[in-house]
Amino acid sequence: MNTPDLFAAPEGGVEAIADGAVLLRGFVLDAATALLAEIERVAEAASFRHMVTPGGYEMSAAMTNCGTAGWTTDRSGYRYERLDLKTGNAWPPLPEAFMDLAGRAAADAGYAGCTPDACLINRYAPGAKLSLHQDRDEADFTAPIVSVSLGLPATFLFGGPRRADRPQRIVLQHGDVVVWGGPARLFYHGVAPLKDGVHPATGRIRYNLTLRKAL
Ligand code: MD3
Ligand code: FE
Repeated sequence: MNTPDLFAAPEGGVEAIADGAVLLRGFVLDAATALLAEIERVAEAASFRHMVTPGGYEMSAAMTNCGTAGWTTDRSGYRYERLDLKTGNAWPPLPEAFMDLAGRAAADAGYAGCTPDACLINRYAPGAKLSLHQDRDEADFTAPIVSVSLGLPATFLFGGPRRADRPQRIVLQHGDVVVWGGPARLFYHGVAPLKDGVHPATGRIRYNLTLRKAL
């Protein structure tokens, strides 16, 4: 599963969804239990919270971070912070399992030397969503972002370089990994409101990890 056959049928593990974006279906299925345990450990030190946008709206997805810096939003703006402003402490370290999967996924997608320094963890309850946005708070857009979906499935909205580009809808399932590099790195994207359901690994929750080079 982690050494995909490049000549496999299109429905087999590896799927190009745009120039620079590669979907690895089920890539972390075997590691999902370990990854969920690491999420719990991170959340013990840096609990999930609903951050506020610069415009004053509370985000429906709850978030936390691990790594050297964590993505943060409040009335002052979107940015990376080395400290968790809720506790004043450094964010918990990036678990080795996160680093390992990012390196292997990026390599399978054709990106060598992926060394993330930050991981944003999003937690979706039924109804939670993420509006169309670009990820542009990182210092270096040449590094890909590796995203990991765990728990309930979500409809991911994947647009283009302009906000008005009509997004394609892609269902991301438990265990799926997507590597976002090249031109796709700055494409608009979002998540449709989570449909209610129960997943054996997470209950009524979806988690998404995004491993990034922030600094
Ligand atoms: C395309 N997270 O945290 S993962 C985010 O499911 C974010 O929680 C979504 O968008 C989620 O910023 C989507 C897929 C994803 C992540 C980062 C991207 C797609 C991306 C960066 C650039 C282009
Ligand atoms: Fe994003």
